[in-house]
Amino acid sequence: MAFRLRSKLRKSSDALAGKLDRLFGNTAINDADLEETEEILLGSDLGWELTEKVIDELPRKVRKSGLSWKEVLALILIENTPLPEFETREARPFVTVVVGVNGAGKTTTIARLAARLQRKGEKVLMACADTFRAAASEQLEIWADRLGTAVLTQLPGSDAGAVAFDAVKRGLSRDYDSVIIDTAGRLPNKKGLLDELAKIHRVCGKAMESAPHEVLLVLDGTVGQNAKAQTEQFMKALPVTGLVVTKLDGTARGGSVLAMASQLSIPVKYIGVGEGSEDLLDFNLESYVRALLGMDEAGG
Ligand SMILES: Nc1nc2c(ncn2[C@@H]2O[C@H](COP(=O)(O)OP(=O)(O)OP(=O)(O)O)[C@@H](O)[C@H]2O)c(=O)[nH]1
Ligand SMILES: [Mg+2]
Repeated sequence: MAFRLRSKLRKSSDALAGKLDRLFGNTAINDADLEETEEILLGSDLGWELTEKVIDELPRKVRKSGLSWKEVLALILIENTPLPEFETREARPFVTVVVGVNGAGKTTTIARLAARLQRKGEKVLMACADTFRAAASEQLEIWADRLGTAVLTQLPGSDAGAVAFDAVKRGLSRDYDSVIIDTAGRLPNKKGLLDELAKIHRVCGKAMESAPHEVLLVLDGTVGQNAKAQTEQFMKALPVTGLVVTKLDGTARGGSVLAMASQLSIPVKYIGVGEGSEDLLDFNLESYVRALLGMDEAGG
């Protein structure tokens, strides 16, 4: 797993660790190096706050600890990124609403999440509350077919809230372990979308008192700097409980995950590192940082 993550993040680790390796080599870090380090870190979309922390702490901590600069950099990044809280998935069905802008990777994420849960023996229902685009239902149906997962869709133009309500009710009456609800990424106007998401959230609670149990916001990892503004928009409509950051395989900007986690104080739960059905991984901060720096799990 560690090796696979490392190879998936190769573009990012080449850009980050590759450049830093060339810069530091085996010599001590001087001030000119630090300026270049700052550029390299910002270039990987680590964000301003984390980059400043590294620049502040790296030389001193390397001197004091006697560890390699890479080990120290990993420690600083890990220390300054909030960890997801331990969670239980006790509710049955466990209802997840998935939101995000157009093309972020919502539907792909849902399919892969469903596949994972099924492998654990769960009975999963996917529902398409994107009733704006006909293709949205079709896409989910294709995945459902491929995975052998139950799916609930409605004709375009029907009410998105009604789909969510029916999905949760069906989840309850037919003993599903998980209900995962897909939503629209784009509507004629933003207010319309936010109202619709707020309604979906509300009606889940009408169908089952504690639902939804999770609201996942899917963010495209290649557009790192915009993530904060996007998240704030979605938070106006419904309480986001976890982030999914996708497309980390195709970018040199893999630092964005750490920037997002530390700026938004919402835990990153999953990362997308490819288009295949196995390419949705649990986010593990330490493994991620080490892969980003081109290190093995064990060290060096
Ligand atoms: N390389 C790569 N591609 C991804 C990843 N996740 C999603 N994609 C691709 O991104 C594209 C958009 O994904 P969708 O799941 O359709 O996105 P969406 O958010 O459902 O889009 P809308 O329904 O149009 O709002 C697809 O071609 C996916 O295969 C990932 O982790 N890595
Ligand atoms: Mg979609």
